[in-house]
Amino acid sequence: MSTSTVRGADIVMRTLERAGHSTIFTLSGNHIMSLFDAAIDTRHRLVHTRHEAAAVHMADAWGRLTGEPGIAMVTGGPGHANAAAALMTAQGQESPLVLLSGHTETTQLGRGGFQELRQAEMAAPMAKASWTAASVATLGADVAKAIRIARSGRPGPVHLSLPSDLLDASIGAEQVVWPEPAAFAAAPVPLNDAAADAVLAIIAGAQRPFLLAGPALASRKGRDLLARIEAATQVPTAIMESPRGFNDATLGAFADAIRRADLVVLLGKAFDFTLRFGEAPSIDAACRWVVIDPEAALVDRAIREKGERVAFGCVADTFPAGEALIRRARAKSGEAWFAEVRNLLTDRPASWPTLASKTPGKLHPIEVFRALRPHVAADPDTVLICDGGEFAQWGQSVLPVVPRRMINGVGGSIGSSLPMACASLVVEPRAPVFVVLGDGTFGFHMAEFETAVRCSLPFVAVVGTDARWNAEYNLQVRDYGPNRTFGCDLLPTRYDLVVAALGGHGELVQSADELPGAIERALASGKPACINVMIESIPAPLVRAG
Ligand SMILES: Cc1ncc(C[n+]2csc(CCOP(=O)(O)OP(=O)(O)O)c2C)c(N)n1
Ligand SMILES: [Mg+2]
Repeated sequence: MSTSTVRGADIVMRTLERAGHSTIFTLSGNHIMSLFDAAIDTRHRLVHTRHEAAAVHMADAWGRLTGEPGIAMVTGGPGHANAAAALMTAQGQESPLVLLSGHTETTQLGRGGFQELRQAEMAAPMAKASWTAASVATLGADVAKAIRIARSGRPGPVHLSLPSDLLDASIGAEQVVWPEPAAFAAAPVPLNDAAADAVLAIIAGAQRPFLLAGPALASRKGRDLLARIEAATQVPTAIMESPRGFNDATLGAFADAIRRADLVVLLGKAFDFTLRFGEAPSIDAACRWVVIDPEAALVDRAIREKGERVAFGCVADTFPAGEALIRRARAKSGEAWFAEVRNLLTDRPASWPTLASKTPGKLHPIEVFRALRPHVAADPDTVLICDGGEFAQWGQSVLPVVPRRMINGVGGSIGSSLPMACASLVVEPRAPVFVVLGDGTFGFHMAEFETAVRCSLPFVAVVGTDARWNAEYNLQVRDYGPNRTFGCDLLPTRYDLVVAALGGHGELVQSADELPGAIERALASGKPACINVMIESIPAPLVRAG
C-alpha cells in the first residue's frame, strides 16, 4: 500500500508547470502562502508586485504578448477584491489570463470566516468563467479547465478561487486527478470552406467592403493575419480596440471611411457601442453586415440589432476564420476603395508637423511624440504601451503602430500601462519598452517602479504632466461649460524624483530641446526610467469629428 501523499498547493503548482507555465505574477497573503511554499520545489518564477491589480495587468500583458494565458495569483478577500478590478481591462481586450485567488477555508464559510467574500460571484461579470474549487483531488483539473477556457474561442480572463484548507490538505497520491495534456487545450472552431466561400461571395458583390477586427487581433500575430487578409482580398481592414470607437486616435478619419462602406465584415469584433450600434447616419442604413464571431450570443446580438441587413452570420474562431478567408480567396476587391480607406485611416491634419507649444516651460504633446517617434520605430521588437487620457491619445495618433503596441483598450480603464511594461520585460528581457501615460494615470501604479527596479525591468515611461485629469476636464468644458470645471486639478508633481527615489532613472523636461537628450539618457541608464514632461493641457486629437 502506498503511503505517499500530495498537498493541494503542490497539485496546483505542478499542474501549472505541466501546462508549460513558469511565471506567476503575484502578491503574498495568508491564503496563498502554501502556494508560495509549493513554488520553491518547482521552476516557477514569482514576480511579486505592489498591488494585486498590477499582478493582473501583468498577466494581461503576458497574455497579449505571448497568446498564452498569463497567471496571476493573489490572496483572498481584499487581495481578490483589488485584483478583480483589473479583470475588466483584460476582458475588454480579449486577453487570456487566469486569476488564482486564495479563499477562506471551506470549514469557515458562512460562519464569518477570515476575509470571507463571495469571490467567484464578484469576478463573474468580468470573466469568461469564475468558480471556487471544491475538492483537493480535482484542483489540477480545475486549473487545467481555467487555462483551457481562457485560451479558447474569444480569449479572456478566467477566475478560480482556491480555499486555503484545500491547498493545505494532503491526500493520497493515487487519489489525485492529474489532467491529461488535452485538458489544457482549446478546440478551435474553424470556418468551413462553404462558409468562407459564402462570405467571399458577399464581399465580391460589394463595392466598398470594410473588415473590422476585435482587440484579440491587436497582436503581432493578429496584425500579420490582417495584412495577409488584405493582400489576398484587397478588402481594407481596421482593428477596433479603443473605447473612443469612431474617434480612435489611431484610426484617423475612420468615421468617413465606415460611413461610405456598403458592407462591414466583423471578424471577431463585437457589435457594440464602439460601432455606434451600426446606426445611421454613422453607418449607411443600407449597409450590409457579415458577422463571424467565436460566440453565438454575439452573432445573435448583431442579428437582433441589424435584422435582415446581416447577410451572413456564423460562429467561428477568429484566427482559423481569417486563415480560411485567405485560403479560399479567389478575387480582389477594388483598388480605389482600398486606397481611399488606407488614406483616410492614416489621415492627419496638415497643421500637425508645425504644431508647437505656446507656453514657456511646457511642451505641446505632439512635440513629445515627434521626439519619441524615431526611438519607437527603431526596433521591430519594440513594445509600445499607450494608456488612456488625452496625452496618451496624442501618442496613439502620432507614434507608429508597431506590431507589439498595446493600449488600455475597449474596457476604457486607465492605469494598466506601468504594470504592463514590467510584464513586457519579463516576457522578453531585451525588448525596448516604451510607455506613454498622463500624470493622473501615473499615480495608479507608480509603486511598480520598485518592482521594476527589484526585477531589473528597464522600460522608459514618458509622463505628460499637465496637472490635471484632462480627459474629464474636457468633458466638463464640453458638457457643462468652461465655467463649470470642478474637481479635476492635480499638482505639477516631480514624478521623475519619485522614480529616482525608488531606484530608477528620472528626467524632468520643460522644453522641446531637452527631450532628445533625456530620452537618450533614459535608455542608456539601463534602469526603469521616468521622463516627466511638463505639457500644455491640450484636448485629445480629433482628426475629423465623426
Ligand atoms: C479606472 C478609471 N478611472 C477613471 C477613468 C476616467 N478617466 C478617463 S481619462 C481620465 C483622466 C486621465 O488623466 P491623466 O492621466 O492625467 O491624462 P490626461 O487626460 O490629463 O492627459 C480619467 C479620470 C477611467 N477611464 N478609468
Ligand atoms: Mg493629466
